[in-house]
Amino acid sequence: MRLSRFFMPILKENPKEAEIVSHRLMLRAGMIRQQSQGIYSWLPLGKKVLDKVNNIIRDEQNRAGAIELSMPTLQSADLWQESGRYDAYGKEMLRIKDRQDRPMLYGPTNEEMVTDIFRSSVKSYKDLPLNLYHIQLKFRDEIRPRFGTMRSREFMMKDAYSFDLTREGAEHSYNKMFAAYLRTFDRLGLRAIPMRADTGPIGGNLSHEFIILADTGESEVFCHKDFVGFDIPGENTDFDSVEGLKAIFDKWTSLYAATSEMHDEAAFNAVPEGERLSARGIEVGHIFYFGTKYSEPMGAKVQGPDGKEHFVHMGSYGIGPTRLVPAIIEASHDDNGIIWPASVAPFDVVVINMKAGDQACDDTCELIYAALSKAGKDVLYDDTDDRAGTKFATADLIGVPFQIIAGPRAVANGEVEVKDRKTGARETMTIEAAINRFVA
Ligand code: 5CA
Repeated sequence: MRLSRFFMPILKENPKEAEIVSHRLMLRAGMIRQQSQGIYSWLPLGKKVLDKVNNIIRDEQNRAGAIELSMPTLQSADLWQESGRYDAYGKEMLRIKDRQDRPMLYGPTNEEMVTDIFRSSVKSYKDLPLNLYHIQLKFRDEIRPRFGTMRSREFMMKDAYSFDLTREGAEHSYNKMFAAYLRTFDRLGLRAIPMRADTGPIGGNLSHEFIILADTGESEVFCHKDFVGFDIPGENTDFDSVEGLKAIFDKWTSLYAATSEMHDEAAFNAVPEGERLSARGIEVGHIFYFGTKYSEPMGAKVQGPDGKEHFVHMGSYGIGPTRLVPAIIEASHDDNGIIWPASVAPFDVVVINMKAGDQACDDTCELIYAALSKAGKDVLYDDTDDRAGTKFATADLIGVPFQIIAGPRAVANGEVEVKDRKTGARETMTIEAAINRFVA
């Protein structure tokens, strides 16, 4: 992508409305724009990161056996009247009427709709287990939307829903998502700790929030500090192994970890003082097992091997991609801007032409840009005629992991500089070596 043809409206000044660093940096880097309170557009740079986050989430959901579909944002109130949540959900639900005066709503979550899809076609235990997910916008009319897309009114959610014949089966489905979440957050460059959690309006009695530790987090959390060093389940994890996944779940729930709603002071005090961690955290995922809470009132049942009808046991599993993007920034930035983990960086490398219009600089940059693009790298080429200082500041701000800097003096020697955004280390090398550094 040539910067001269891209749309990346960088802000020079710090926006006044931003209270936390991720919100400030997302606005300054031109990633998002607020359209009305708690409702955002994702501008091209932000959209690229969001897509990469979603692809990692998708990859790990698929690995764990979940199947993707897409459900609408607008839902009919009827389904919610069946489950009893239409009245219970309160003012957070945005209620709308269509032209026939039928009550509709902008979905805050999808338990009812997915249960309706399930009951319309699944009739036998032989079709279980089943886990259906989508990545879709949600709306919750939060009292205090804040911190940009960290807590917005319209936000994206990956929500998965599992269906099993028995409680034991449902626990295995829960453990699959538990392990998939550990892998997902790790691939996003985050250390997320599962904590026992309150179930709120979703319901049920088994629930974990996945929390990343950050000073700007909204939740107060308490846990054993060994969680910070626990191993993440590997790529070869067998998601069909009931014992294998149970062992992962047991290990990751063996030590104290709870959010403030579930906090037990006495149990926490039993942890040796030097091993206690009490901190603030950001909830990036939340998983629930709620048995037959929706299947019973909505009549979602299957025929079991005993020939009888059984209400299915369900769980739901949420991740917030539009919250994860600022959460990643909270965890990875410095005074100059964002430092993206390679897995979600909007570009792999930025080529900085320090003197656009200078034939040697232009030729060198074009050569590198073409070679890296051909090798499948996602390259941003700063071909603008801005001052070098502005270009460096922009490259640092948007946090692309590597910069290839082509200035007249180095180029005259057939060389360029390669800068590592994270460490700040700069290395001068031949043009060929710079290309090979990323292609090889
Ligand atoms: N149906 C269940 C799980 S599928 C559910 O709705 N769970 S939730 O309410 O805990 O939300 C799941 C995830 O969505 C949260 O962990 C969080 O990452 C994200 N999320 C929730 N509310 C917001 C919000 N207002 N802004 C941004 N992300 C949010």
